[in-house]
Amino acid sequence: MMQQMIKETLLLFGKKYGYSAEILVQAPGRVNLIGEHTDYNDGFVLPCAINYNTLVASRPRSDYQVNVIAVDFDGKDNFELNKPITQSENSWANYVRGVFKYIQEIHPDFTGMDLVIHGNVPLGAGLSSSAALEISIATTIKTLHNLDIDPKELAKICQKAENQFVGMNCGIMDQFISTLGEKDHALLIDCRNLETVSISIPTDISVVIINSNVKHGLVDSEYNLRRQQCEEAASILNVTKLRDATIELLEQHKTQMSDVIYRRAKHIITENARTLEAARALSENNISKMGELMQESHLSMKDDFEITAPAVDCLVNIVKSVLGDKGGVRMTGGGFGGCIVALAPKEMVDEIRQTVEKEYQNQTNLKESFYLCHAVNGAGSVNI
Ligand code: GAF
Repeated sequence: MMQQMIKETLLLFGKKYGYSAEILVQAPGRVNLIGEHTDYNDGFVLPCAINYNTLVASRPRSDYQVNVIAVDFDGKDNFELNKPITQSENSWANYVRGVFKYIQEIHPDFTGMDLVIHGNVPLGAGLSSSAALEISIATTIKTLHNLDIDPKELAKICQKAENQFVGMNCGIMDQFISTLGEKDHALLIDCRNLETVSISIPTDISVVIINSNVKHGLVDSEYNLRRQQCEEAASILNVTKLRDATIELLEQHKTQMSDVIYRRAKHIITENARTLEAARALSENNISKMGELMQESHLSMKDDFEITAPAVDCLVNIVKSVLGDKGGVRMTGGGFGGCIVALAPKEMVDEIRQTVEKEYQNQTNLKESFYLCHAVNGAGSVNI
């Protein structure tokens, strides 16, 4: 699949620009095993980068023109680096423009380039196609122009582009793991100081991702609202971020907050604790403990943070009915639809797939998509 995509990207580059690409860069999507909405609360997350990526073929120009062809959006964009970079009407183009704008803030002198973007990270599925796009562009600029940008800094620049140029108030998880992901490992990331612990994914366990194909129109506004609610809770609890709060502190202040704010804070506080426990369980190959924590995480997202959807809950229940205590399953990503992730013994994957095929559509009238994944390295150059 990857080889085919590489071939298509390079061929298209030659066809559209009349010369061949100088470099090809890839940035992966991600799946988060546990720790949802904790990143912007300075908390803990446990994602891995996955074998679905965005590719960017490029060649530098001597002028300040940037030409972009985005295969999967059937779109084009053009702008100049010696003029202020402004918003585009095409939402995909703003992810690209935003990254250029904020890299330019620290490295103002680089010249333009011709680009072709092509990827296979499912769009809007909670697997971080946006971060893969941002990081693939940032890595391209950095590599083509030999800019001195540390990988954590690169992730922060892309987060800033998404927060301030696109208007999505995301945390750092997606950009971080797309840059710093490690083959066969999940990363426990402390989103306060950006320190990481690599946790090896047991070799007899598969990372199964199933897309519910539920699409929610209000993902960005609901996401930004959750973030505001967490900030409100932190302010009532008189802590900098919910990372600093405990359940005891929350209970002491329960009467000072609405039920909704209480439940939002409860999810974050308990999810942080679960994520730390899960990192321990996974490193000890204790998959049944991991399964319990993933189940609790899902229920907390459903009842307290209210970011799941009925069809997603249904999908989780179907997979859980197959797995029992032999693995774990939960919704993954920002929520309001999208994907679930399961950690399943390799020999159970076929049974999971067959059961979902048989039951999900019957119960929801929706058809799932199934992705068998493994953890890969973060962004980098691809040999051409
Ligand atoms: C989205 C955001 F981009 C991340 O920063 C994170 O908050 C995630 O939702 C939820 O855990 O992917």
